[in-house]
Amino acid sequence: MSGSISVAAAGDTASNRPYSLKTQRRANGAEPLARFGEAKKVLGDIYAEINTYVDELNGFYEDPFHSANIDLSTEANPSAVVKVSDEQRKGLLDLSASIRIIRETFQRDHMKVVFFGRTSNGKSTTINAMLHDKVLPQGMGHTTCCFLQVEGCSEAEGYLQRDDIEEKLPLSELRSYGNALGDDDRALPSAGGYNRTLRVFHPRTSSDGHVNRLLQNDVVIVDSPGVDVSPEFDSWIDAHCLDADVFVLVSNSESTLTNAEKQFFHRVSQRLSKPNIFVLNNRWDASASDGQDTANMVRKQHEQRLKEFLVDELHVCTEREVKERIYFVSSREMLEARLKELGKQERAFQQEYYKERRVEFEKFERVFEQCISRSAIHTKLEAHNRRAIEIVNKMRENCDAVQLAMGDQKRDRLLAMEESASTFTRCRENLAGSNKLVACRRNVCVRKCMSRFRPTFLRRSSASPSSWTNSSVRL
Ligand SMILES: Nc1nc2c(ncn2[C@@H]2O[C@H](COP(=O)(O)OP(=O)(O)OP(=O)(O)O)[C@@H](O)[C@H]2O)c(=O)[nH]1
Ligand SMILES: [Mg+2]
Repeated sequence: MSGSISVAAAGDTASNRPYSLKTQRRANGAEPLARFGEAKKVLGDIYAEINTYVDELNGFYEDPFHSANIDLSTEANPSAVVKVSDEQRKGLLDLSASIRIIRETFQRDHMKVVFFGRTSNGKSTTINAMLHDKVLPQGMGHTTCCFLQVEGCSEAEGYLQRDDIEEKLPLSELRSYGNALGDDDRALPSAGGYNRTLRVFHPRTSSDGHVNRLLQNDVVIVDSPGVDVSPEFDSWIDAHCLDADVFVLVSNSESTLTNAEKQFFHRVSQRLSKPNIFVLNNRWDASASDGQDTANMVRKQHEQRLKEFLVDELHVCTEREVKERIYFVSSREMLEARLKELGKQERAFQQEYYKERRVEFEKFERVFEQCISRSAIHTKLEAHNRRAIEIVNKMRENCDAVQLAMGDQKRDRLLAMEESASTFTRCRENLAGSNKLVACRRNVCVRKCMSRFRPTFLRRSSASPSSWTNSSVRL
């Protein structure tokens, strides 16, 4: 095998790591959301590299002598050919299968944010503002009647997909499936339940060329029915929140947090360890009419209560972190301003001090993007990175076991060879001894023969040859 596997092992420093995300990020000045995609790509490359090594090793295990150009077809004793054990070969095939599954899984990995809050607080409006488009139905009264999961798609036209059928539905049906006010009752709780999910696929790039940054960067946004419409918190959390990287609580700044909202997040923080929760005090445009002093006092009161809720009750952040988690915004103003800038709307709803609220909304978006990308890389991709290290370690154990077995086989063969060599030497010595003995016996024999034949021969040789025919030689 050539080269080294470049997995970012725990304890590696950024400088000695072949794939350093920090270095890459500095190099191309990537924004927070893009880091997740980059990390995913780097992991993809790491897994592709590991896969090549597994394939290479697999080829070696199947035919260990092929790479050494040793032709075993002429081997006199095929059963003596060295083989890798079935256990090691199966182990390697298992690793190959897990690599395939992990590569498929993390291609589907995304960053996920879930919006919760009381009915009509402006969850759908906030999501639309963040998407710079009226993607989800919004309006007065109870609107969203099931979980709406917005994802990016590469098709020019968006579409819907229900969780119970594979068929794609046109976006125009969103009002009837995802809106409690729709005239079609197919999606109403009695038929589908609040816990159902309707996936809303929206083009990452719209027909006018506007690129949707959130959807472009694998962010999945989940809109929920108001927490006050159903007490089914646990099933909601199980079905929609366990893989969420960030939660956004959209509260109504004109009132205060309701018990339902608090209870819901208590359940979330019991089920998930230290969830990332942002609180948007929405409808803050309403404070404009009360004058700055009153607005400041109301703001302080909200901040104090929310701090107690997040820090002291839920323990999801520290006093220092909490400042970055609470915002006072007007999603309606933000959405309408963005639609106006894109030429989709002529006039935009704006109240006094609109600019401050806009700056705050944009600050929320920046911090949210950093948080979601950090959390998703940490929770989702780091797990794959750990798995890659495990796979490499297993491969090494597998190779070590094969090397050990091969070493044993080699030692057995060497012993057998030494035994054969000493047998051969013994045979050769025996043969030499036998040759000597035969030569000795032959000489004795010749001498005996000579001693018996010689006198007769000499006698006869002195007589005339004619007399030989008449008499026989007596031995
Ligand atoms: N003035 C003002 N109105 C807002 C704001 N945000 C939302 N709204 C309005 O509040 C109404 C409800 O907004 P939605 O976004 O549908 O509320 P929701 O939380 O999704 O409600 P459900 O889907 O029923 O749970 C709409 O008429 C919005 O235009 C805001 O910041 N200021
Ligand atoms: Mg809604």
